[in-house]
Amino acid sequence: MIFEKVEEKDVTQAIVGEFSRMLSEYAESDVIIVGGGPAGLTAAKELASKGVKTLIIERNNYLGGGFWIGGYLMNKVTVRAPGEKVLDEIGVPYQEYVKGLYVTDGPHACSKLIAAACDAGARILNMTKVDDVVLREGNRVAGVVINWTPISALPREITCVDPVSLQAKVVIDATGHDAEVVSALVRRGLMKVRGYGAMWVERSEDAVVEHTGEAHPGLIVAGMAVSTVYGLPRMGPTFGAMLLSGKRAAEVALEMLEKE
Ligand code: 48F
Repeated sequence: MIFEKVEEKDVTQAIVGEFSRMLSEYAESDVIIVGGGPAGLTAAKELASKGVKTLIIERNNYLGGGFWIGGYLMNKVTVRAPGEKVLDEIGVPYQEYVKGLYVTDGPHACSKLIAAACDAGARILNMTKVDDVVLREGNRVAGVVINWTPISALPREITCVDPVSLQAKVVIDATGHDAEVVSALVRRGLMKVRGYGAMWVERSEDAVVEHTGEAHPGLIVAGMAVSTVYGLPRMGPTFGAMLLSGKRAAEVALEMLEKE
């Protein structure tokens, strides 16, 4: 026999027991990051490495969002200076293509960024979709309402599965173009969004980083969700602003936690 003697029930109990323990512990977090794309993962890495109790909620089975593929189904990812500094931090090699434009491998960069967030101590709930927010006094966002992703794909007659809620001191919407947490506030008439503008890479990256911040009490927007909220131009397949927006979101979250 090569392997230790372990029964099926032990395997089941390991999965159910450890998952339940984690979910129970993270029913209340310091920061919930909705969306595990490049912006959300960078924010998670920054916050968790500073000891902040950080939970990433991702609707897909896999993390990474659009970071696996650079654009047009081709997995070379581009980053404009100074975004390559984040690639240095996570140990991803790259080459300068033209002055100030770096190119790297999507799978390498994405897997390293995921590993960096995990190594820093961020916890992950995948296959989990955020479909609403928890509100407190002054309509401050105080958490999110979640359900298993497959629930929304079930036939209508068996979709009456009530969700559960998780609380947090700060929520970050890093759900990309759809800005899904913001959308929950828009549906209630608590926020307005302008929708992202046409492609203009020279303008969009600076603008996204500059506008990253608290967009509603308790809610920070990061990554492409920022351009959706403020009507900023889109940037297409270049990722420096996603990485730096994630960093900025983490800085703002830390400031908000300090004021608590
Ligand atoms: O789309 P995504 O990669 O967002 P990002 O971090 O980066 C955008 C770039 O990939 C690219 C671009 C600029 O370079 O234009 O599009 O802003 O990652 C968003 C993640 O959020 C998840 C989604 O599956 C993806 O992994 N997500 C979206 N809605 C929900 C969600 C939701 N309701 N609940 C949980 N996760």
